[in-house]
Amino acid sequence: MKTKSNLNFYLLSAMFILVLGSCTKDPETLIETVLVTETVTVTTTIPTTTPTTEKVGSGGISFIDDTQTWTNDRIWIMDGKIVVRKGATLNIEPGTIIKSQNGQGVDATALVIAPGGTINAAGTSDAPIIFTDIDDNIDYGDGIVSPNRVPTDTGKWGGIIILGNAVIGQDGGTDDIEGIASGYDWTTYGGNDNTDSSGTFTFVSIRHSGSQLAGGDEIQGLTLGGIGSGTTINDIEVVGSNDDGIEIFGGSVSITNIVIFAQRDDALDLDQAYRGTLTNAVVAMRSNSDTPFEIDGTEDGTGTITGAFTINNVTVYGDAAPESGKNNLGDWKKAATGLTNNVVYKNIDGLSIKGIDAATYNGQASAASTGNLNFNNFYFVTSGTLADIFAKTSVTDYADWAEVISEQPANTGADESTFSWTLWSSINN
Ligand SMILES: [Ca+2]
Ligand SMILES: [Ca+2]
Ligand SMILES: [Ca+2]
Ligand SMILES: [Ca+2]
Repeated sequence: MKTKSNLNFYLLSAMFILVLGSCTKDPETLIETVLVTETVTVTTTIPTTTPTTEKVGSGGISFIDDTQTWTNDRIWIMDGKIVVRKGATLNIEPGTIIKSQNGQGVDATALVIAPGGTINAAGTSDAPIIFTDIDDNIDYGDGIVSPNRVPTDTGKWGGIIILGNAVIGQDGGTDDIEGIASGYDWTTYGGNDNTDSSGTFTFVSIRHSGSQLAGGDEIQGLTLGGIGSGTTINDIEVVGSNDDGIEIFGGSVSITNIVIFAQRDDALDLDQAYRGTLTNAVVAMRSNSDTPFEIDGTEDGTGTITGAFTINNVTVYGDAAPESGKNNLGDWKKAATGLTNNVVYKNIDGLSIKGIDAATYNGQASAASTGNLNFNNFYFVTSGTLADIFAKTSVTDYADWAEVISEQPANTGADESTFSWTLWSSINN
């Protein structure tokens, strides 16, 4: 018999003081204050017989301050914010199923790896780790497909947030992650360590996330803030996010093999001068998905903290019947700098690019360079025209790097053979 103890901070009197901007800078900014008024230490004893389920947290905020392992012999149920703090380690065995309670607002469930905390969630293609919601009936033995959930089920729980100490493009070099309490050492991310490691996160399928957290913010399936290149994040699937699939706020971690399926907002959302590389991704949009790419540059007002992203090898599938104004083909926004390379778009008749920042746009290139927004090898499989696809942008030299084509050329876009382990692959292939 082994015991574990963790500190549970209950929000016995969670007070949201919503101060409607007295600040002149941005009158719509909501400043949120959460008062943590009581500390409770809870010791749980793991029974000698294997339980069917095991609960972690009791709503509010629970801290993991030691080393814990979530095993693949029971279903783990997260309830509230589960925060792995600095110095602590959460191990998750391959194949483990984790379900989240469906509390809303301050009680919304999310897994947070704080800066200096470590996650070791090394799934495999044969035994991926699944994060889903409490009303998903999936169990060991079901494989990758839920018996009751559909990919367009969204907003059933919060999501996963991993924070680190790498450089972010923000005033002062640090920021508070949106959607949870501000001003704590476990909510503030960004620093100087671009090789920082938050651990390993591989072969993970994250489903039906995006309920509103405290403050009215929805978070993505996977949110990365200031994650360093020492972190291993590969083979990630996000299904049915009510917000973005993956949103990355600065940092330098690179990710290979990504599926974003049926997200409501954007599939890959980059902010704060992210300087890593995303390689090999499938984006399969639903009728109300916004874009496959929503990319912003630095938010550092002095302009001194910069970085350039690279995105390589993506296949984007539009929905068969997108809603008006949805399924835009990408939005490269304010101060975005980096390279988007080798993208194939399918099923996109009538759709167009939402925007390309004229200030940073720098035409065709084969490598990313700081300060420049470049593109290379875009293939639109459509009966439409480049002029229509680029009509909402000021770009005129698009033919240097984009073409309309009737069939996908060989060796373009994503290598979909790497995704056989995903729910998307099971449903669509
Ligand atoms: Ca977002
Ligand atoms: Ca968007
Ligand atoms: Ca977004
Ligand atoms: Ca964003």
